[in-house]
Amino acid sequence: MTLTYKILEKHLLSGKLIPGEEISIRIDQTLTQDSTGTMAYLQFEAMAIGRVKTMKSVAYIDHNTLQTGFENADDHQYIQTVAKKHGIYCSKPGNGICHQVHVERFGVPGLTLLGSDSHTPTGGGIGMLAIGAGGLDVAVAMGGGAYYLTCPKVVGIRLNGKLPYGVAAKDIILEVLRRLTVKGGVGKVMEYIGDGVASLTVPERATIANMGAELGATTSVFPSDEATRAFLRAQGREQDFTPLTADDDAVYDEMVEIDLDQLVPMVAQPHMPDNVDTVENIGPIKVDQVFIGSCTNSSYQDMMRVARILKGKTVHPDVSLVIGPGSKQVLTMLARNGALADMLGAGARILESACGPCIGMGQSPKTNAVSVRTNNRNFYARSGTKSAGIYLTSCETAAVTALTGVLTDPRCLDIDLEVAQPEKFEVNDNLVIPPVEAGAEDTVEVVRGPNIKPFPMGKALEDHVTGKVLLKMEDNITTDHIMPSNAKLLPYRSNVPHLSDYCLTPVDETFPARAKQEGGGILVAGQNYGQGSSREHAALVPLYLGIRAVAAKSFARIHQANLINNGILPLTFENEADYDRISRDDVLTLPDVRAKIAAGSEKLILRNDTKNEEYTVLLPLTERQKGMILAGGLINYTRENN
Ligand code: MIC
Ligand code: SF4
Repeated sequence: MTLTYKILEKHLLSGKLIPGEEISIRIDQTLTQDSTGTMAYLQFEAMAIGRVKTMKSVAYIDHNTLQTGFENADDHQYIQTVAKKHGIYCSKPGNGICHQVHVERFGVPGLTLLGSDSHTPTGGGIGMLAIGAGGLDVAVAMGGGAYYLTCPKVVGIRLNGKLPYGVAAKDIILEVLRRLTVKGGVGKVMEYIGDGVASLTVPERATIANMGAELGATTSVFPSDEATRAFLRAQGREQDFTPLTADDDAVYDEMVEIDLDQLVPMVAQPHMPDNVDTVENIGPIKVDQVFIGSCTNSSYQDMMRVARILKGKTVHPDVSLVIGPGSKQVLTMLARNGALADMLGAGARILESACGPCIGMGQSPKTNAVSVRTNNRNFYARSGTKSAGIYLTSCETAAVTALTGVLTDPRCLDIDLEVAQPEKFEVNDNLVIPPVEAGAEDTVEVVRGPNIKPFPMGKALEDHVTGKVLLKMEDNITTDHIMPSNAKLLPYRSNVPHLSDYCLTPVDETFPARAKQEGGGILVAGQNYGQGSSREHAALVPLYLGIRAVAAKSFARIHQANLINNGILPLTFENEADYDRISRDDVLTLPDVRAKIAAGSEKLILRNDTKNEEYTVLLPLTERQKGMILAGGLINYTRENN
């Protein structure tokens, strides 16, 4: 058996472990972060669940930390109080990025973790089965409810040998992305095996598992071995260690072989994480900004390598170098051992331990900038500067590039880049606020600032759905297109009416106004619609604007679930060529859709009233999903069935 199926089997609540079948699993731990968390907790409260029933639930505050107005701080207070009341630990701003901190302090091999953030799979680095989901699914899991997913295929990624000098774990995942693309992991778990695994530390494995999200994968998982034990021991948590591996004769649905000795430094070029080439091939392009940090690359060892490269040098005069260590633990250790002084001495601008520039929370680069970054997404406009091009690399490539001012291959360095994992990490969890004891919930008042607005609720499915095609979109539209995030918009994650004026504006500035004028409509899209972030706002805001259905060639996993959870119909074309027949402003109708779905029909007729044509669209739903679509979303469905 694969390790993935071993963990799934232990947690299986319903269904059979056959790829493609719907299964449900028990969730041991959950995490939320503030930009999805406010909404998740509003929904959690709406479900009247009471106290969480998980082994551990943590609410992180790490995204919206700029606080240019009262909004973020109000959201922080709401999260901290709601967490305290309901049995959830709250990691305060400054404690670090959720995924980095979770691996350091809470991750346990063999357990399941569900998080309202698409990079929750970072926990795969420590042998968890860690999955990203929409806030509603996480809210249900906090209440002890099962998490439903399609039983994945398992891809074995065999790592052979050892990484050569100057080549990093980041280059491994960039190579996987180059080969498999941003659609390559859909419906699959990436399971890392082979003798090359042993040479990678837990944080290096976490880098790889983190960016598995960009493959569209359900998650990625590493075995739990001596390296895992050493990491947990250094975190003072050896008692959490359990050895876990796949059986020697485990059978994988697909295999990928990577010879680590053959790898070279890689770069993902604008605007997709799979637009990968080697540093050497791209050549010495001039660089304006370098950002080192994010949940992908900001561990202690990453930062120490960066400090070594910068020590005694000066950042190129035309480069702005920004560094955000991933957690309070990392930053404190750098401060104590002098590495922080090496960074500052070289001219680095140090940020607090938070997401920061990765999500456009400050440090937007200049017009037409080339920005080299160690994070995981380089989607169009995500940095806050539409004309900028973001190039994703390892920490080593980013650091040396900051010194030379042009994209540079770190293999040219002649310093020692080996950084041993510390025997003991500095542990101080004083920014993690525990919840009140069971029974004392009433002593906590949940505080809601004026920025917190009610969220839209779906309505029961009509007999017929009719609407104008408000937008026709291409392939790989991300949730950053659907609901952009940046320093100006992130403060409004608990204010859907405000966000609605920005919905899909990276695709078409006129969309929100037209949607409001028409009172809603239908969206048409290409392949992999809704890839990227788990933000439920990419479903909630269209719901608020009256979108009833999205007809696409295919959908990304989390977004498709978010649409169904909110009662919006995700339709796929049976015949992809029908996509070409539809134009913007055509009026489409799904006749008798309620009766057909209720009767279990997975094929529906989509009538183009303008062109007088008919297309077949597919809507395969499980019984539970059918219930949600008919009721108008998960909350209505839960209420009806309780
Ligand atoms: C991201 O990296 O896009 C985010 C911001 O962490 C999101 C969550 C969000 O949109 O708030 C994610 O990855 O799910
Ligand atoms: Fe934060 Fe960026 Fe990681 Fe998302 S990808 S959790 S924004 S650091």
